[in-house]
Amino acid sequence: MFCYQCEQTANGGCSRVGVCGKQPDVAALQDQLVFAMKGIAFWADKARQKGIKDQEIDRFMLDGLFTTVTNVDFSAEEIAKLVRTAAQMRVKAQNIFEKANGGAYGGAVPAAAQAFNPGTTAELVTLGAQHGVKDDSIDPDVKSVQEIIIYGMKGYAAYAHHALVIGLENDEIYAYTHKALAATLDKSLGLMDFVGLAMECGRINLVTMELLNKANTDSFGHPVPTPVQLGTKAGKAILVSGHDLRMLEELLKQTVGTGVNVYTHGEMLPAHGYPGLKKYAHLAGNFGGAWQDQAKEFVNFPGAIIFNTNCIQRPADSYKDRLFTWGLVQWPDVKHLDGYDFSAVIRKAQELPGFEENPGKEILTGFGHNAVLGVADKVIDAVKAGQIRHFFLIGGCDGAKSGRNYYTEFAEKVPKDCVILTLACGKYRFNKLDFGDIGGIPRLLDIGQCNDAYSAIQIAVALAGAFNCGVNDLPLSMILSWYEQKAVAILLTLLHLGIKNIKLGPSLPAFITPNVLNFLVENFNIAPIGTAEGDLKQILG
Ligand code: FSO
Ligand code: SF4
Repeated sequence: MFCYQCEQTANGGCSRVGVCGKQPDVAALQDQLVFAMKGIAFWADKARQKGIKDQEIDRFMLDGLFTTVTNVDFSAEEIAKLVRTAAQMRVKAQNIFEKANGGAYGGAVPAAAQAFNPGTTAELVTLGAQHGVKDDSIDPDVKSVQEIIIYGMKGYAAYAHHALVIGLENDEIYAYTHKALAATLDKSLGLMDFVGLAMECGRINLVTMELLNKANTDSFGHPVPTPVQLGTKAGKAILVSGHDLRMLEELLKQTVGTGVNVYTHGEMLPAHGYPGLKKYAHLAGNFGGAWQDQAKEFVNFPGAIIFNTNCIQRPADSYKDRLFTWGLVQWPDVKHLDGYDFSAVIRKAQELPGFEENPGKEILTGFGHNAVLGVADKVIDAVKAGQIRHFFLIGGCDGAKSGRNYYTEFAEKVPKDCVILTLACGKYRFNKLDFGDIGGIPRLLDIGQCNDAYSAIQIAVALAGAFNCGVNDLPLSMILSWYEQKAVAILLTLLHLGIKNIKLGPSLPAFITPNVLNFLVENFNIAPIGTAEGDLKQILG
């Protein structure tokens, strides 16, 4: 196996087993899935050029890409099923094209676009082992940008999937997905073609995050600033981890009157800010820290636990029997639920002891763009009066590496006349600290999940409008932490918008070659994080 798609990759690429727990058979099956999807895209893109598209194929691409995101699916059998479906989708896409074309394709058909035998899982593992990420026939810089594009696509596929679950989709996303995946098979394209496609990937992720924002806010209202309880309520308990708000809503509906309280974990924290979700009195609070602490924290959760998206870790035996996965998340031997019947989770929670009443500290969430722009006048006045000197967006993913203490230290050292905006799970490095306020404006504003980078962009654009300047001229700095492929998608969006001077850590991606890095430094002045003190000094002059 070879995989270098996430930040915790071992020595430039996981080759024996994934640091995340991914086994070689799962890695090979994921490689075969991506290879097959390139083949589907080859035909689907050509069919689209003839005006024909297919909803089943389009939606399958989201499932396939999201499944291969870090910490989503660790089940060889489940991924093998997807590879078999991919084989059928490839045939379907070719048939659609040939029908539209009035006959067979006249050009050369790349290996990925040719038929393959959807055999046993073991056979598919063998096949996948031949279609890994490493490919010496491709120029390393081209390969680097191709992988950036594929990881960006995986990232937005997750967001598009959440939006689709709520009922919204956008054909532009599908058209780009087919075009860009097919492009990775086209040997006539050069580095700058792929750089262009990478920037377009950033635009498509913006379109997708906007779609998801619409899906979430149409369904549950715009988030409002909301205190979230970190203590516990007496009663049985279910913990929900992940990003999917629709799934949480269904669980909340089904637990009304059951005596079971629902707690959020990780990226579910911002759910408390949505009027349509916070109205449930048994949405009791937030439990634990960021995803990488789950194995040690879940032991202490006396109820059922359900994951609806990444990031799942190898479950400890102490809680495996009360753990459930839902949607595309899977772990071998962990009970999986599809659809919206949560009676098994509720039954499990009722068998378990639950919590005692133990109120704790409260933290704030719910500062989406609607809430922040609702007090924009106050914020703008505070900037003009010199009460707010600078904004720092300290956001992104958390992870286990020790270098991530930088983000805690940075937040702690931000001067008292500056405001911190945050999003995604990286916030757990500092969101339980007290930052106080500036004239009633909290110094720490939790914008939401990683996909709420959309909201952060809306805030930045509105501020730039108010100050009659570009976003790069605002007193705003972005200090980002990355872990998996959604962060790649968001980074591409920021680059597509022309945002400069981003500081990125805790380490730079293994899939970026020195030449590609130089390109990013020269054009966007991206810099790796240094020390909290040094970076602050440099930014604030
Ligand atoms: Fe974190 Fe995991 Fe939201 Fe990611 S929980 S690391 S970027 O999946 O998606 O922030
Ligand atoms: Fe390694 Fe990350 Fe790939 Fe897992 S997802 S195998 S940790 S690079």
